Amino acid sequence: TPVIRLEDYQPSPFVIERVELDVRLHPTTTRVTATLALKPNPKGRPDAPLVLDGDEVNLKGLSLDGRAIPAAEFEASAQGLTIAQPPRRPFTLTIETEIDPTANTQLMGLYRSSGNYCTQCEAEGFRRITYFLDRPDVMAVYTTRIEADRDEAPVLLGNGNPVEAGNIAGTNRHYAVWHDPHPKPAYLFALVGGRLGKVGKDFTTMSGRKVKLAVYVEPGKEERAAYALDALERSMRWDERVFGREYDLDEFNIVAVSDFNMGAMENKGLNIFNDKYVLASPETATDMDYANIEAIIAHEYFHNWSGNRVTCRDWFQLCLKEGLTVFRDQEFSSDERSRPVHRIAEVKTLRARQFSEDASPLAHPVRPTQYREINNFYTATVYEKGAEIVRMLKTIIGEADFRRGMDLYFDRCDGTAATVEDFLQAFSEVTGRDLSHFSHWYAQAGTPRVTIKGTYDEAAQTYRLDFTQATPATPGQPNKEPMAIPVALGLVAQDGRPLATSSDRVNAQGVFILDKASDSLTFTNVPSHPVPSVFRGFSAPVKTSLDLSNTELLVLLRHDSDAFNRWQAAQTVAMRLLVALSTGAAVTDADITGLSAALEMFIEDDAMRDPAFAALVLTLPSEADIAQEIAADVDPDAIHKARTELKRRIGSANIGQLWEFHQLLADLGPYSPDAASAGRRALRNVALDLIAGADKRLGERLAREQFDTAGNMTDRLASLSVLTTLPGAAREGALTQFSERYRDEPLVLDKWFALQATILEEGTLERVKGLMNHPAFSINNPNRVRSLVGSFAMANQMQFNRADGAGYAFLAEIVLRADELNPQLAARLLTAFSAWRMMEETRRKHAQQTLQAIAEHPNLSRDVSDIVNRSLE
Ligand code: DPP
Ligand code: ZN
Repeated sequence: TPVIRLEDYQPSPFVIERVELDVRLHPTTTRVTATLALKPNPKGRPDAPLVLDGDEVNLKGLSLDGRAIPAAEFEASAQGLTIAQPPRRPFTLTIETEIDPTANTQLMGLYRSSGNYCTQCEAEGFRRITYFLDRPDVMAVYTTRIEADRDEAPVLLGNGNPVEAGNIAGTNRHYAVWHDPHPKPAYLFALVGGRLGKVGKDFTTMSGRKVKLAVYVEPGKEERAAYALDALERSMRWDERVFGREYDLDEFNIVAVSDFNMGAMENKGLNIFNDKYVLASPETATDMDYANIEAIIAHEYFHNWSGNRVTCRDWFQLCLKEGLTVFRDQEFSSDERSRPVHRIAEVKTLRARQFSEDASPLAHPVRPTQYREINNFYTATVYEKGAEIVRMLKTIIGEADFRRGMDLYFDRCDGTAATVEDFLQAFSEVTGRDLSHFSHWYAQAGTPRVTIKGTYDEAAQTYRLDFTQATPATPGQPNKEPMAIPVALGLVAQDGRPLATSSDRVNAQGVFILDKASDSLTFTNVPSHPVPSVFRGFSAPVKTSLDLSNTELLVLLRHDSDAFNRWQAAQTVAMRLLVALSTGAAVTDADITGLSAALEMFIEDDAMRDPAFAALVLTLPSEADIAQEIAADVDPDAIHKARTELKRRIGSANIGQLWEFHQLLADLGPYSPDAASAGRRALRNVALDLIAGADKRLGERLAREQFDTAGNMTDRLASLSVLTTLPGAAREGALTQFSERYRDEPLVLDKWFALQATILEEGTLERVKGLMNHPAFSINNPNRVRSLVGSFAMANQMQFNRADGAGYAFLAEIVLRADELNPQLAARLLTAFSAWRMMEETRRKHAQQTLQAIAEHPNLSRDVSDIVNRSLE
């Protein structure tokens, strides 16, 4: 398959100004008539042929300005349509195609989910509906007429505003016409037809425009859409208040579907969601589900400006909309919830998903320069690291200039397909700064490592920090330039008092910019040997090596004014112990007692003041985090043993207090998903988990009680999760009860699949294989596959990486099966292998052989072949 390169970008030789679509829905033979108003692009090559993209569409008719085109004058295949000599003036092309939505198991283009018709067009799905210039810089005004059987699809939705609807006399068919006045690329097209229930409300925008908001779900589940609707309203208000951005259509519709490759899709005025990120009730959704729904509703809504009004010139610019929109949804969640707690959650995700990607053969820049399959670039790097870049930009230029730059960007680029350069240009202009060095963040892959050494001069009362930075080689990028790294920092006295210090290298916000390979800064008037607190709030996506003792770090845990670094300090001490225990290095009893005593003090003094924060402090780094830190010759069994042991020690040392939390924090009133209530449940359930790690019988008893009496899914699932760590009849009984209770709730059974797939025991692979035959499991449904197979491969490092290679062989089998149905899903599963090179030799060999066998398999999709080949490079 060909490599697509950023440097080869050429404007399209033709533009499409208007699209009229007539879609006659039918389960197996849907007819699409597309009438395209085309004209030559003055910026394009003047003599170029017209080449329209297509993918599995059947051409049924083709005419130009109303006249059928003779067969000799065009060439059509399932993959494209070429007219060698198109007119060099405006003209109308009418294309009739036939497609089969029922046979569409890829879930790209028009397909059916639970009988309903829906679409997914990002990145290149529109070409599966009709032949088109399917590239984001071709923006057109769409009018869509949708026709269907009244019984089969009483609800018909399109982009934009409703224009007209009615019955077709003498038939059981009806139709609706939608018009979207905002020019958009084809990837933002959507339509829906089906039997759907609805909740809605009216919204008045900041300028007084009335908008109808609605969320459509499976009939009977309307109550479960209330939280999503509320989150939408809050998102709209927030974007007005914080970014000055207003909604621009008469309606905003969200539709939840059960079969969806991604989380959700920001189609103009008609967002389509994975139902997992819409449906919630206290009985079926956890606190985490509620938080995710809020974040993803916000994310897709915010795309209306960052993505839709200003879209991407080409797919290399994906981070322009995704990184920016993730940043915006993170800020929204931080404002709606607890900022420090949310920041810690963001960083945990970034490290688990993006740092691991950056350290793997799949590492790529936030703005890649080449791809074979764009679907494989919807990655943590583009999204999460992309968001960190925007956050650093804000840290460097300050809040006021950031907002001025955003305003300029939105206003200037409105209605256009923009680039990363356009984005940075807006900030350069409002600040007068040269951001060319900063832009390395978009171009250079790999996680920089910053090494910091502190020196105190008592006589001079100065404290010097020496910094060096280095970014490791990544595929295609052997040598790296130094990056522009914002370091938010401060000094804390050994007794915990903050030190009012100064250095001319640190700005008023406490930020130092490290933009050379090495640099130092000196604080003056430092009365005693301080403890430095660096990268406060995780001010840059880097790894840090800092020569602080555990004792000094524990001063930060206790006293730092920066909550993120308090958490980080505890994590760093725990990680040091876990790495040492995992690799057989010396660990003294005093080392372990040092941490558990500090945590004991933290529990007594601080935990109840902010339970959500305490829950994070009391959670040890995951087994995968520890593997990342060790990074070479990883032995997952040793890591598991080490973590279990440290958890036991911390639990035992604090068991009385933890038990008290567990009693004290029980939910008394009715369930509320707000952050404070969720935080109390989080601490209570972390306490339960630590108790069970230290005293199995007590843990099992408390977990069983909680399982029986829980008034919400958060507590029920947490207790079941603790029970699954304890082999025996209690566990199996609870698992059975749970599956019977939620027999008709696929999204709840997903949690049940995932819990069992993550059991850290040898029998898990057999259990997962058995569950593949469970009536609720289906290889066609991405949520089911991700819950069972994805959780096993991505969240059970110990059992997926079995020394006998059986975990790898299993995943390979499922990837190949899934690839025949849904290549995107298969390719995503396959990325579980990305850490293979850091495993110890036996596992490494098994993984390599398995990957080679996949690579040699005939008829791989482009998606899977791209991932497997890059993984082996
Ligand atoms: N654009 C979707 C999102 O919101 C994914 N394709 O991330
Ligand atoms: Zn997005």
